Amino acid sequence: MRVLILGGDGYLGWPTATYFSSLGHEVLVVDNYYRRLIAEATDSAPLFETPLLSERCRLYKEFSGKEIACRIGDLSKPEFIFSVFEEFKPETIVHYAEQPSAPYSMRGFSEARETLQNNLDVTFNCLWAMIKYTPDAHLIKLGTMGEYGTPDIDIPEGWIDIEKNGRKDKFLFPRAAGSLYHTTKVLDTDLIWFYVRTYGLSVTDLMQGPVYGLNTFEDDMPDNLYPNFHYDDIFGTVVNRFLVQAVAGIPLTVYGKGGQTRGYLNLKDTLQCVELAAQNPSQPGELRIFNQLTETFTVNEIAERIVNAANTMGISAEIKSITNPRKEKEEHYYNPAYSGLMELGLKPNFMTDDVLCKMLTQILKHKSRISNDRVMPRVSWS
Ligand code: USQ
Repeated sequence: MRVLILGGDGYLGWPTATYFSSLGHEVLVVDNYYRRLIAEATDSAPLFETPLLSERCRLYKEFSGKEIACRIGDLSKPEFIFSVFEEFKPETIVHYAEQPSAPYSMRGFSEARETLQNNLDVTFNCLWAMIKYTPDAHLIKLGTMGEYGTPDIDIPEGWIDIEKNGRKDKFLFPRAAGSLYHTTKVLDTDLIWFYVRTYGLSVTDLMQGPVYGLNTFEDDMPDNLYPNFHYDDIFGTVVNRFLVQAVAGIPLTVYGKGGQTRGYLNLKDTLQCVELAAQNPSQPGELRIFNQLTETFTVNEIAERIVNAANTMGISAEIKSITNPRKEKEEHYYNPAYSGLMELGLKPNFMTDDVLCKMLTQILKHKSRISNDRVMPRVSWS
């Protein structure tokens, strides 16, 4: 397959590129380094530096003998994205090219506006690029479980059947996002659904929970080909953050009561899920939605697991609840369905002690680079 990865420099984009390339697909990555720029602007440096995307492609070729093509440019500019589609003619498009941080989107007016404009523009342009140049291609769009919020009823995979006054129809499950970032994903979904039903595009929306991990399938990969790994309050996801806090001897920052429940998955499983979606495309005119997670935990459960794993390695970690900077329910019902990807063949890599200990071992190598100033929350929702 010719696979186009939008946002190829990101935490998920780069490992997806190497994974698809290792499976023998022709891969083009595109990025404009927006996430690198805003991480730098907010003093949110990752745990270790990663080379620029073009350099990573060169290093990957040295390591694997395989080519990943690279273009640097701004996908929110129609002329650029159109030229990418016209020249590469992708069969599968994986769209990660969005501002991914909820806290960044809540930092103030300009960050909110940037997030809204970038995320919506890239999705809109991508849909038009498909219509113009590759109407038969399959778009795999990274949505988020956060689109649904935490309703007091079970969460199905994207759609719900509703019966009213004796008549029935199928609708997108109601969305109630908890940040402006998550809201842009809700708006993406509506935009995509309009173009799918009007132009017959084929789209899979992957509603993903917070991801953790460092290793990809290429376990022998050199360090300079690792994904970028954030542990700060703005770009770091909770499991990655807690592991770094354990190594640094900082009490694990549980926000509020810690009963917030989310669906988590290992980075390796993100790669499996995207590949399974690519190998089994949705039909033309179908917006197929999968909930992409492998297990659910409260924040307290995650913190306890990490403390236990750290203890087995002789690292004494502790937990400390701090004032929640976000507006979210801290105790709630949470029961999402997530059988669709399992039915396609997903084999989960669960959050075992072994997985956590391997991550702790890798993080220990970079302990001297951990900056305590990047750990406590700097952005408040109110
Ligand atoms: N949390 C803490 N302590 C921390 C950090 C987070 O208690 O130090 C809590 C948060 O309050 C939240 C939960 O952990 O209840 C998850 O937070 P997170 O920062 O790991 O995840 P979130 O901000 O929701 O966003 C991340 C990714 C985003 C993706 C989303 C999936 O950054 O791109 O869409 O996970 S989901 O959460 O399912 O919407």
